[in-house]
Amino acid sequence: MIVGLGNDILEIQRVNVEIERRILTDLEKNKRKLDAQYIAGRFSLKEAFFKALGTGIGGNSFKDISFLNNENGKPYAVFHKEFDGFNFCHVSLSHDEYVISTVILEKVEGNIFLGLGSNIGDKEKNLRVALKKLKANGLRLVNVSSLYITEPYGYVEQDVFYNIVVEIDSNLPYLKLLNLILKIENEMGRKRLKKWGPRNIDIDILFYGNLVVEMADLKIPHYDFENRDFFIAPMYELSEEFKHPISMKTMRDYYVNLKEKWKKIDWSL
Ligand code: PH2
Ligand code: MG
Ligand code: MG
Repeated sequence: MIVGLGNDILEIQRVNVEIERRILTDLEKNKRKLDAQYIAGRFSLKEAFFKALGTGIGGNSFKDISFLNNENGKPYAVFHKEFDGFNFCHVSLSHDEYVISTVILEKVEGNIFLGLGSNIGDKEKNLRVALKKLKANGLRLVNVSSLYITEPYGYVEQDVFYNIVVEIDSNLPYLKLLNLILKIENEMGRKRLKKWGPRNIDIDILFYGNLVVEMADLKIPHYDFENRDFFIAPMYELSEEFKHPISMKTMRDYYVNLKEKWKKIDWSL
């Protein structure tokens, strides 16, 4: 369901490049030379976003959101604070003498993907307990992948992993979802000893619809998605057509390049 629509028009000539300091985030300043067209585009997209949100700028800052461009020049939003009520954000920008922008916010059922892994103790049971706890905390499990037995990645001197991906439906915004996940990991006695080291349970947010989030403690999509077969293969199993929100590549695009090194096991919940 579409939950918000906003547009904006702005004459590029009228933009005072001084507003750059008030409008642009560090991410936006890093990316490009800061000409009037670029600044006008960012300003206009942010205006359109806050209109779509329905609140206007009130209570928010122009620096709570960045608009970046992917490799093909396609603009996309990056969220630096929690925004509630949508899991897809669609963006369009044109320019001539004016910049014209459109932002559409959408809440689509499901389409939030978690990657789970375990390589200590009764691994399969750990995954089952984690799923049970996700459910008990109000998340709806839309789809659960097969079980993938995978060689350790990163730090290799450890036992094999059991990995799954689960698609969930939830109204929790991303930061609240992360906090719930941390609570469940704690309840299950997760100890954080070594980066990439052995763990009885690890729950990572892979995708939250097509939203891109960059906050101090949370980055979505998962920062290392494209290098991890144990995320890609079960994602492909659940949703071949799902697109990575930045690269815009489908799960099939990622999957077709993989050599099948994992062992895939059907399991019933
Ligand atoms: N998780 C890691 C590091 N390495 N390797 C596999 N096979 N599966 C994982 O889930 C995994 C890993 C850090 O989160
Ligand atoms: Mg992890
Ligand atoms: Mg983790």
